[in-house]
Amino acid sequence: MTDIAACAEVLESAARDVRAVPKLTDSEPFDVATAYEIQRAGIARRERRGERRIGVKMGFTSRAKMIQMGVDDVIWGQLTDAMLIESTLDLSGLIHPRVEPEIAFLLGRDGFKVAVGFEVLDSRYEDFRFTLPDVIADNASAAGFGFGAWHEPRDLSNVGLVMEIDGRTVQTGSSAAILGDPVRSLRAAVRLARDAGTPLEPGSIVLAGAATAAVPLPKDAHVRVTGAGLGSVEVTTR
Ligand code: OOG
Repeated sequence: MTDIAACAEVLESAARDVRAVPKLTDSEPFDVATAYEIQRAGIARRERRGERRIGVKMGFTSRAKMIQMGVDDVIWGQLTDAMLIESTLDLSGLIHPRVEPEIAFLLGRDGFKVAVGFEVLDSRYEDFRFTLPDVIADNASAAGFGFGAWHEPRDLSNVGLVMEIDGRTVQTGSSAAILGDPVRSLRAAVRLARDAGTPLEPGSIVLAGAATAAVPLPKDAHVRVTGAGLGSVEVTTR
């Protein structure tokens, strides 16, 4: 039997001490269902510290990400208010951060708004390497996220995305990379949350998943992600 609480504690200490740990399945293999229990235990610990769940993130919804990380199934993780990045991000608390361009959704009472976004990933595992259950247990590598201005729904089947670091283009892609249309990812998130008994309330945020591979996030850098017709979102690191 996998010790759920002990696994959650290992991952939490890794984040707190800013030190990567060997992936959990190195010592004991576990399945996807157990992995989500570990993820839930980690989120429950955050909630006990006063963090609030404000939405969910989808992972591996694009081939670019599946290929980059060597896994082949869609996963999801939880977003808390402490992960929200306003305009600057201090990297001293992160192990080996990466950044990727996202499409973000804001759920309303009977509809949604959309924005361009970014996600900062920081695997708690050594060398950013893991199996599917490992990364699920590690809350899908979630570390932080931000989004630009919210827009009314529109055709999202082919929105061009550009990610720049210090004015240099580091990734370009299309929202089509996200399950063909990021709205599919939104629907999957709503269904997963409902099936888990934690339905997404109005005001929740959904990150649909990266359209491109993630890139290392350097210190003292200026990151900008632009989505055609959606404006842009920026973050400065230090
Ligand atoms: C896992 C998270 C994947 C995405 O957008 O596909 C993800 C990772 O790559 O470390 O967030």
